Amino acid sequence: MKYGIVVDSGCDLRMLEGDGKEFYYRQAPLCLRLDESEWIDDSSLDTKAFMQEMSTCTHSGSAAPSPGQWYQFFMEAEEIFALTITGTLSGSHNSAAIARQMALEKYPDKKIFLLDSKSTGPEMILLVYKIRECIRKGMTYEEITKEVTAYHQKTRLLFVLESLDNLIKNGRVSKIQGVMAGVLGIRILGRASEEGTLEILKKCRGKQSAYDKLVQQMLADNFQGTKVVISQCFQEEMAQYLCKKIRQSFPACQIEIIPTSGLCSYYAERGGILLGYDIVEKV
Ligand code: X90
Repeated sequence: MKYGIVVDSGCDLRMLEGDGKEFYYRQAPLCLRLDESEWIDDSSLDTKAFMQEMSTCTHSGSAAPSPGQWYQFFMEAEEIFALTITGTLSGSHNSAAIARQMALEKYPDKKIFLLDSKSTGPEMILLVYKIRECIRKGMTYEEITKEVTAYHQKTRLLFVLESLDNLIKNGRVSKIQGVMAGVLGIRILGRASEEGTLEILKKCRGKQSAYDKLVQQMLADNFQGTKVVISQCFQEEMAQYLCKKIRQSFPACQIEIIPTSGLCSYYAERGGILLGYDIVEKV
């Protein structure tokens, strides 16, 4: 196969239409640990069972894919477009960079474009869709890398979480930032910062307030109703609510709702929502 799109499981998309025919789509799984048990975050993961066990375990954590796992996927196509979860919070990007180096030393003519999404979940999905769109248009490797890099400047990620426990326990959010989270009825609205860290925007009280503020934030960012991907962790209800809210301003907006990957479920926790969108830059 000529083209390969390779992501890690920070990207919630388990399958991509076109895989095996137009390109290869591969997802390097992160590994999740609940006490003594290990859960590989691939399409066979039973998220419900995983979340069940998570609610009763005492120690847990996540681990990035190894360079070897990335390397193996880099070998399956000639020209690779690889995307990782934010390298600021995960070692996955570093693993992929090592694998890329190893692959290029062995096969100097190989092409591997590696992009740190500085984000996760649905923002990664938007980037995957852009790569596929470019492949379908018949663009060259160089043209695609340029287009995707430019598009990345215009993609954003917002989230609403009901708990920051796992993020705090694993040192991905500071205790100070996370203070108030976990208080009953408080929801945290935040975004992926430009540096690829978690930025908390507001602590909201009331069932809908955080989601209403999320949509306000999209509008403030100059969202124009083009494309939205929502990943939800057992939160279909609020995903639908967001969908309705967005369509009030943009009736024709293309919105897709999917379940969170294991990794995103672990960190976003039950009730969490991640929303990726693209904006039009203000001139
Ligand atoms: O390497 C590893 O073990 C993985 C560490 C990942 C840590 C962050 C995961 C965040 C998942 C939570 C809300 C969105 C945050 C966006 C931040 C850029 C989802």
